[in-house]
Amino acid sequence: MKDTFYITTPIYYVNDVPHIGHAYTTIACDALARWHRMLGKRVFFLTGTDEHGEKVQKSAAAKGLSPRELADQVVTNFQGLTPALTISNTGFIRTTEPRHYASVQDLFRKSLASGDIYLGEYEGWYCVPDEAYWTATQITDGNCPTCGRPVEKRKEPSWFFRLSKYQEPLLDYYRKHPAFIRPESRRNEVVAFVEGGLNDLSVSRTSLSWGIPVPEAPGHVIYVWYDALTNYITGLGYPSPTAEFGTFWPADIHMVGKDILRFHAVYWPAFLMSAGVAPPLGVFAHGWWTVEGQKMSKSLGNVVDPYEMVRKYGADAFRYFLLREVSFGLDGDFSEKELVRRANSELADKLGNLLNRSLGMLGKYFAGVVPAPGRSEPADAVLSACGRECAPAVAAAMDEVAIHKALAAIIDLVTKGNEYVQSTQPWALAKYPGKRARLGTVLYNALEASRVAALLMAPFTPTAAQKLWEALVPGGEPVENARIDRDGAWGRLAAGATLPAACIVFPKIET
Ligand code: ME8
Repeated sequence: MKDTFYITTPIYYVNDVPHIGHAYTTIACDALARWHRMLGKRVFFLTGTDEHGEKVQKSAAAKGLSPRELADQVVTNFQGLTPALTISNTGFIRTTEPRHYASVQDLFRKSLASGDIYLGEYEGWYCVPDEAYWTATQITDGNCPTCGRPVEKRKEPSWFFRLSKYQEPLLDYYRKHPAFIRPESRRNEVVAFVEGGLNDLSVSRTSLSWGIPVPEAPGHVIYVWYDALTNYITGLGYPSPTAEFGTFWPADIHMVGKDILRFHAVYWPAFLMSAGVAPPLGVFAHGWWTVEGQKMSKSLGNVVDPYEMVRKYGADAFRYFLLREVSFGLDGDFSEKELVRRANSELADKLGNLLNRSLGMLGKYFAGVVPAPGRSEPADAVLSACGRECAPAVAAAMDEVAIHKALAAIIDLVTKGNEYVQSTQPWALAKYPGKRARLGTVLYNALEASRVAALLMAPFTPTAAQKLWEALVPGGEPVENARIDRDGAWGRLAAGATLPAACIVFPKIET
């Protein structure tokens, strides 16, 4: 097993405030980063902001600010997501930092030197909001094929990247790395796009000034996507031969929304190949959220503010809902009603309840001291088998970035835990002194199922998982320092430990 893991979010445009889409990508990456740490790997987790380009320049002008002033204001909203959503990123990059200028210019120079970047003239249809040029055949009725907004005809001298040369190398890379683009359906889309032929790509602009200058070419700034994609290596210290770059590159997962997959799976590996840098190992494209059945948009006034969700429901419930509600990779629909329903029925009534009722009975019947389990009966074997299979099931799911399946496996364990308590009826056993050993075994197993669930929930609902963990492993290491292979094994709950009588981690959300 590779002992390092490098995961990135897209860098977010500072022309607007964070919304559910930003929160979603960042939360998914955080769950993966935390998971891989708990496998014992060294993890680098990068996020940041995309601060150059026409979009930011225009937004700033509309507010009477310089682009840098706008970026300095808005960046704090994105940096604030880290504490608000309990994100464990190890780096934050702003594309306006000097280290990033050095990195982008270095990469650009390498492709100039290899002859893959040359001077020409660009004419095409430009979508300002997406910062993308399209050919006449790609646009539909004068509109951008991805966002549907009107495009404008533009002509300017430009440096070009010889993308056409990389058609075969890219197809070859996709063939040799079948997991490079996930999910599978998206991979097929990208392969078909590249098989359709690649045009050289305009990678500089003279029509705007808010960007990184093309080396030795006054008046040209580097195309914002070339600039933005390079953040993934700048964040590790490129081009300095830093330990981070040597250790963590190539990235394991660039997590992106489905709309920006092409930039990551086609352009980015080609830029890197041209400069003699290894391409990333994986790009995962997740789906999009609608809000109560409608496309999210400012004009509809239905933009979901992650800060507001955290204020209302807490970060854990919000994280849980986003990761549990949809098959990771597909589109989903956000509704607060569903969020509350899931948080109440799964986090409060299943996960929280299993621990609480078990702790309550432990306090009542054993003065809070965990009994040693005795002989196993068939009902115990069903629960312990589920408990034993849970960590491997979560591991398999996380391996294929099926985050929803990981959560389903954990909820399945606590559901079985509650059914176990229901069927073994410890309160009835407590009436007979002769059944004390059996009572002890039942409570041990119920608590052990909670312990395994608490451990496995740590990547997804970190704050709540820590509280559950503290109740079950008093005085132990924080759950984020636990190891899945060691602590995920069934039967590690310490007999003889004294546990609290209650632990309310998920109070019911009142509506
Ligand atoms: O694209 N549901 O930045 P960005 C889910 N700067 N995800 C959504 C969404 C929705 N309704 N709306 C948007 C950029 N997103 C570039 C990236 S990376 C080198 C440069 C996602 O702030 C979208 O898919 O416009 C994208 O992944 C992310 O939000 C950032 O969007």
